[in-house]
Amino acid sequence: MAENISTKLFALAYGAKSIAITTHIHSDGDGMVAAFALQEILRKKGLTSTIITDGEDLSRYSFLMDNAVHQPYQEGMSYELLLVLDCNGRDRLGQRAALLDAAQKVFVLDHHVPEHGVIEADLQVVDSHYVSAGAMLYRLFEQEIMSFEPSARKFIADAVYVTILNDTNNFSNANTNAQVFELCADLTRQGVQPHYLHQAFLQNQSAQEMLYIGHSLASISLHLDKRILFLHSDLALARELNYDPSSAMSVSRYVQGVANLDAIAYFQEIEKDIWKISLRSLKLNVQEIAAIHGGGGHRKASGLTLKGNLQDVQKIVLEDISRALKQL
Ligand SMILES: [Mn+2]
Repeated sequence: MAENISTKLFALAYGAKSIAITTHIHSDGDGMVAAFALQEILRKKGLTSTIITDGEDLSRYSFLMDNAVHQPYQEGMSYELLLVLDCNGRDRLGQRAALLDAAQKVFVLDHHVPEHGVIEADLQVVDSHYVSAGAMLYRLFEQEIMSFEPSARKFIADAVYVTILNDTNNFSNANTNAQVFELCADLTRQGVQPHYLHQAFLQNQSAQEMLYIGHSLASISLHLDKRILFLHSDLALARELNYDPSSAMSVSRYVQGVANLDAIAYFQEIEKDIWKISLRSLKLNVQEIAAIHGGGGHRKASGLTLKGNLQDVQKIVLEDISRALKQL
């Protein structure tokens, strides 16, 4: 399959006058960083591309962005070939869904369980067995990557390693398995220095971000017989700290180890009364809960967005979790 996909993708790419790469809304260290890797793969094949962002703060990826060509989305933008990473649902692209309509050809590479509104693509590879979109990209394009010079191979390996750090939460999520370690061993042979990337990606936080996280942790509350943990960060907090919530790394990772819980929900207000919610559970299928509200993700980690005040939004999520627990 790998050879097939890369051959087909390059055929599409060489036939296109313009190429854009994009990922889901509220981009993360998988989709966005996989985009840097794919851009480098294309560059090595003589192809130029632009990463189209939501205009979010990309500074947490700056150590991988020396050569990145990127632009925030603007209405009317149009590219002949659109490459969508870490996302297979149209509504997960937000306003950038318009790029799908403007494109002549669309390529989707993703590892999420397909949900509603699946993107119609000319070339699509969706496989939820992969730990990250970056890991998929590496395995599918491995032959090509191995033909590049060492510095390009190292850059791509660094980016792919970061996508794995992101989606395994530093090898602590249940998706960490033998294949993940095997891939990481291969990446390390390309020059990845795990300690450096761990520091650069997971620990390189500003004092302000730590304050944001600290205040969020101080909001912890327990529900349903203390089996469900909620925490939140509202806009007032972000404003008080003069902090852009879109630049925060996962806050939920700080509570994932709390004992004796059935589920965790982290509520982050990203615009007035718009809450980005992260669900984590080892017991429930939180992907199904997120899907009720147009969200998605994985069995044990998923995300959704809800509108309303904090109280109402938390009530909705608590009811969903309570229902799911009863159905176990
Ligand atoms: Mn991912």
